[in-house]
Amino acid sequence: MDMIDFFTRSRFGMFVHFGLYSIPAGVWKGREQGRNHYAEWIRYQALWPDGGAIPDGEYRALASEFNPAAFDADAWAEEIRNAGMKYVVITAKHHDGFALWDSRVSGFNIVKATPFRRDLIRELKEACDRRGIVLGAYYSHWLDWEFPGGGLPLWPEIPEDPPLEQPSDAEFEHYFTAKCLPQVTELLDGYGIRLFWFDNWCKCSLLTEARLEKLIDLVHSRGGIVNSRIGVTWNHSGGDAAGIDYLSMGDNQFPDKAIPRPWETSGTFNESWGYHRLDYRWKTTDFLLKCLISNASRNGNYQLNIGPRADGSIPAPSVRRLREIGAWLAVNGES
Ligand code: FUL
Repeated sequence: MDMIDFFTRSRFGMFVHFGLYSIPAGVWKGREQGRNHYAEWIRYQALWPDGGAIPDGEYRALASEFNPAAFDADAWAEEIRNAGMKYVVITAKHHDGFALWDSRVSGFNIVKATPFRRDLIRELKEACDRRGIVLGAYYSHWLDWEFPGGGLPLWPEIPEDPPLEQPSDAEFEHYFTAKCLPQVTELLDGYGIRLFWFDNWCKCSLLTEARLEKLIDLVHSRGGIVNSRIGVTWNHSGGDAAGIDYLSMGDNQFPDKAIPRPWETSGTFNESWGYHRLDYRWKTTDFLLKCLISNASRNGNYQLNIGPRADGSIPAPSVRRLREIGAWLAVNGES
C-alpha cells in the first residue's frame, strides 16, 4: 500500500493518548495539575505553579498499578471503523518514555513493567488489520523523561525556578542511538507500522539535521511516512518542509485555506489528550463535524483524539460523539 496515497485519501483518523498518566488523570495527591489540562504532562505539571516535578521513582511506580484489564482491541477497532475513521495513531511512546509494546530496547514498557503484561500495540495492530484500518504510531523522539540523555521540557518558565538542565549533545546522542532509533526500528520491523507521528514544536538544537535525516531515512527505507512535527519545519505552515511526507498543524489548529500537500489537524474532544478526570469541556458533535468537513474540503485530514481511562475503556462522552459522527457520515459521507 502506498502510505501517503492512503493517508491523503483517508480524511478521518483517530488519535489515542494512553499511558501511565491515564492513572492520575490530571489529579496528583488530591490536587488538580496546574498550567494546562494536558494530563499526559502531569509529571511536569503536578505541582505547578509551586515548581518541581513528580520525582522519577514516584512516576515510575505508576507502572506497577497500570492494569487496563478492560482494554479490548476489537472493541476499540469497532468504534474506529463505525466512526468512519480509516486509521488510528496511538502514543506508542509519549514524552514520559513508557512504551505500549514489548520493547527489547527499554524495560519501561507495558509488558515488562506492569501487571498487565500484554502487548497492547500487537493486539491493536491485529484488530486493525482484521478490519483494514491502518495503525500508526505517535513516537516522542525528542522528549524522553525516562532514558538517560532524553530531552526534557524547556520549562519551567516559572520565574523563581531555574530551567531544567538539558542533556548535552553527547548525552542526547546516546538516547537517540540507544533508544529512539532502535525503538522506531522495532515498530517498523516487529509491528509493521508505516505511519509515524513525531512530536517536536520548538527549534531545538538537539534535533540536528543529521539526526532528523537518520530518523526520516529509517522510516522511508521501509516505505513509511513522517509528519512535519519531526522538526524539519516547526511553524506547521509548509515552508521548507523538505523530506517530510505530511504536515501536522498545531494542536486543534484549523487552517482557513487549502494546503497544496498532504496535511492533518490533530484535535481533542475536550481539552486534554490523555484522560483527565476533571476535563468536562466537551465539544459538541456539530462542532466536531464542522471541523472534519472544513478540513476535508481543504484536502486535509482530521485526527480526533480519545484519552482512554486507565482501565482501557473509552470515556462515554467520546464514545457518544464518535457514534454520532459515524451515523452522520453513514448517511452523508463517501465510503
Ligand atoms: C503536543 C504534546 O506535547 C501533547 O502532549 C500532545 O501529545 C499533542 C498532540 O502534541 O505537542
